[in-house]
Amino acid sequence: MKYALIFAAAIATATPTLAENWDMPTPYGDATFHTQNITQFTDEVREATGGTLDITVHSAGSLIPHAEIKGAVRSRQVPMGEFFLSRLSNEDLAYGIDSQPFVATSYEDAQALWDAQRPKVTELLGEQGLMPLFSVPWPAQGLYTNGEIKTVDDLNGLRFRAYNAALEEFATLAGAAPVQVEAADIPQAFSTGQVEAMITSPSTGVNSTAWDFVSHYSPINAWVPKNIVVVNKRAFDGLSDETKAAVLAAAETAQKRGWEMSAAEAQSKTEELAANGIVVYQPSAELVEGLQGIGATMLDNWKANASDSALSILSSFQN
Ligand code: PCA
Repeated sequence: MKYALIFAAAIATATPTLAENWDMPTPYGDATFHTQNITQFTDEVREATGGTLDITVHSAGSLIPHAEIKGAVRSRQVPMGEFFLSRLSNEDLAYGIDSQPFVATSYEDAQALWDAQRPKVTELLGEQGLMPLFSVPWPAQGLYTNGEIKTVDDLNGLRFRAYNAALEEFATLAGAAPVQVEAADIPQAFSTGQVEAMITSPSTGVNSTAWDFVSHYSPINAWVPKNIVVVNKRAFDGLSDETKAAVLAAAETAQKRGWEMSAAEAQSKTEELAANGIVVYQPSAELVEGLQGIGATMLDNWKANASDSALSILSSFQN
């Protein structure tokens, strides 16, 4: 067995043009702009390497469930994958700062926050043998409900869909009852009455045909959370220099393209919600005040539990 492995390794080194087929699990569906961006990224890698590196995207958690994608890349079950970055906040709060309400709410702020966050995220993932390739934000997160929400009190008692710990905390502080539901399962969760309200992007609202189960949407623009694409470092190190360069170049292009796609969808998908009959309304001053109060409490909690290096991300972003 040992000799077989050495032999295989020798062949791999001797023939760098040997084609590699990689499986890449992602959490969101094919209509999601993140998935489309990733598909384009893999097309570009395939083209630039003359098919030497052929990456197959497995979207919507079809190969590996969202919660297990990071671990699967870490253990080399798969060489590469995508996930929602702030889901890792239970490992270190540095991962979760982009999902704290009203810290960074514009693309400009989101970019500055990512600049501040990236070195620490790179270091933390590096300790697990992972290397970030690119990270792309969702449009700012808005509020979906049946009927207009005039104050935070109107959220009281609602079964509220959550996708990470921060949103769970948010819902709880609003007096709502959080229920974790993956994006792909949103329509079913609403139709079965498991949830009756949510905070997510206009992109995810459209992708899940929100008009089938809610009547109102308010662009509260509470936070701009990101997905991240990571590669296993040993898998990456096994590639030829040319292939590595092609992957890094395509990743840089994908990051830039992804941020542009996100900004375009912030507007176009909000329009699509309205075109499909959802009432889009600006939040009242009272609602904004109440939401900001929840955000302030959450940030106090975050600061009380964050490491010094996580805290320094926030202070370097705020200065
Ligand atoms: N869509 C994803 C994450 C954030 C977003 O806008 C979701 O709702 O699960």
